[in-house]
Amino acid sequence: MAARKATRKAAKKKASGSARKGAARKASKSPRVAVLMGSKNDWESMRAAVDVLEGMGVGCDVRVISAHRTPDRHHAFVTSAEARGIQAFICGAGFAAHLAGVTAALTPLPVLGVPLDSSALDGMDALLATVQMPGGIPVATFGIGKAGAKNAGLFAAAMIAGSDPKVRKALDAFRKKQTADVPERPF
Ligand code: RP5
Repeated sequence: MAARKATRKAAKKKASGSARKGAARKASKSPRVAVLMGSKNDWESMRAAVDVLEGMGVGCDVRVISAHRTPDRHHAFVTSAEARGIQAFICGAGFAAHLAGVTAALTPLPVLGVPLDSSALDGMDALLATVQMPGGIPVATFGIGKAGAKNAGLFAAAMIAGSDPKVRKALDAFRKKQTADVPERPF
């Protein structure tokens, strides 16, 4: 229990350091994907989505927005996003994660949900909360944590690639490099 608390505390410390680093990152000029997270402590996982998208030339609008801690900020941001050129949302949250679901309720744009392992249940709570949307308001749900965030970024890039040949080229190059980087042997 004490060890678990210490690990979480260390992760939070690391995350707040990265959040400061994140603030120094330049905001994308014409963001096409909004990447929302419930807490600045989620950045360490969610940056995987942003790194993938920005690496492919897809600008991101990255925000700490919580459906329960900052409901007004959430509503204002989501309902004005389409007019600002946003084509999709990636939402990462832990615990009883409702960020993706509430975002999807507020916009017809595609919402990609990333459950995060920030609670004592290691993300199982967030996974079920994100994936188990009642019929009518879909959330495309990815794996728990960093790998899920990375795949959400890749999926958003694939959606955009359908109408942007440059992104398609970047996606093809990503796959090619990924394949080339796999060694023949493990030693
Ligand atoms: C969720 O609660 C956030 O997405 C975060 O993963 C979790 C804990 O937030 P903090 O208490 O670490 O800010 O809303």
